[in-house]
Amino acid sequence: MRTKDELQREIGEIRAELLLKNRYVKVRQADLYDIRHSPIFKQEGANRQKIKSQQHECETEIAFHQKLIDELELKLAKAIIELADEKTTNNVGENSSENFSEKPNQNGEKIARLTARIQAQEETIAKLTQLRQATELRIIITGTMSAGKSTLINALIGEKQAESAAEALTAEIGYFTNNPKPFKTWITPTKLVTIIDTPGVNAALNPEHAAVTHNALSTEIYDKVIYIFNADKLGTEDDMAHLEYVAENVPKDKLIFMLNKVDNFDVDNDSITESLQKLRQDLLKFGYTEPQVFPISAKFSLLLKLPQETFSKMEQRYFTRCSALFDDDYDLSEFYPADSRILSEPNENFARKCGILGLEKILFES
Ligand SMILES: Nc1nc2c(ncn2[C@@H]2O[C@H](COP(=O)(O)OP(=O)(O)OP(=O)(O)O)[C@@H](O)[C@H]2O)c(=O)[nH]1
Ligand SMILES: [Mg+2]
Repeated sequence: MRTKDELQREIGEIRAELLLKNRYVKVRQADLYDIRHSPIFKQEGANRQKIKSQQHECETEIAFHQKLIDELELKLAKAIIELADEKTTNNVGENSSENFSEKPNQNGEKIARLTARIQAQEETIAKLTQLRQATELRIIITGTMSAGKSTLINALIGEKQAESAAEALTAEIGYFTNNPKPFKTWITPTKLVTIIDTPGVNAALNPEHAAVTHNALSTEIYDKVIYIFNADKLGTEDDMAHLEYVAENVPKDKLIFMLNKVDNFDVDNDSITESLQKLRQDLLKFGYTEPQVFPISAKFSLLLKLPQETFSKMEQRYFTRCSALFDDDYDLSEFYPADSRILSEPNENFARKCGILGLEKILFES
């Protein structure tokens, strides 16, 4: 068995190693961010291949160091337990509370210097984050398979950029920015906006998609996460499992929940208010005390921004049905913060009633 001094030295060394490794991971995450936002990343050709391989190298290094960090943390826990055992065995009766002190100072000047350096770097990172947040808005969209994530992104952008279909699934992370080409929006964002599409989580059909999405939620830099529920399929096991992951890994104040496809509700028998209440109740179980949940029809929101002459037959039929629905039956604006703007375009009234204008206000005006 090792002596108390040996154990304390080891604990100090592991802590120093952990600080450095964590720092390194943060630096490489920042590199990854730069790589993904490099203009070359969007171009075709040899340079893109090069930057893609840099991205891969960066991701591999982050994953490798993350594994080392896990191992070090385990080693640290074991050493701390051993130190506690050592004390119980050898110091019975002694008033030795000092023996347990794990202040960094005790592990020598080196640790103190390292800690000071890390603190200075943390402060720089905090300042940079503030600067970034003043000029940039990053939004991740997540949810289960076919909830309408890609459709909502297209509705926000005003163009069919994100791949969306009943069958073909989003399998990779997708990035959409309003620079250089602006989005077509009802409310003009004042910041540079990046919207990040993620694969839908479905345990049975595509277990690997959850890993891609989890990785994005834990490594991407973001200000908001929109979690989309599918009104056609509420309360599924996939949603429960994904909500659990999100509750544990995403800061709660960054979350906005959307109930999509409300246009599929049965006007005579379904109640949007009741569905929203039920969802809020469910979210309480995941630790959200005052969850924001907003209803929307992403597909109608998208079509409102597209020229009607480009509609397919099915889209034209859907548009006609939804126009009647939002004319007579539904006005989703009552579920959004009040908005007193004066309407000028005919479709703006529909945009208000189907949720997209309210969502843009929440995202782009704050
Ligand atoms: N009725 C209706 N259908 C919608 C709405 N939003 C999306 N859809 C349809 O739902 C299907 C799935 O939409 P996607 O946007 O591809 O869904 P997703 O969440 O991106 O799907 P994955 O990437 O595969 O997980 C498509 O057929 C869409 O047209 C909506 O508001 N109302
Ligand atoms: Mg998709």
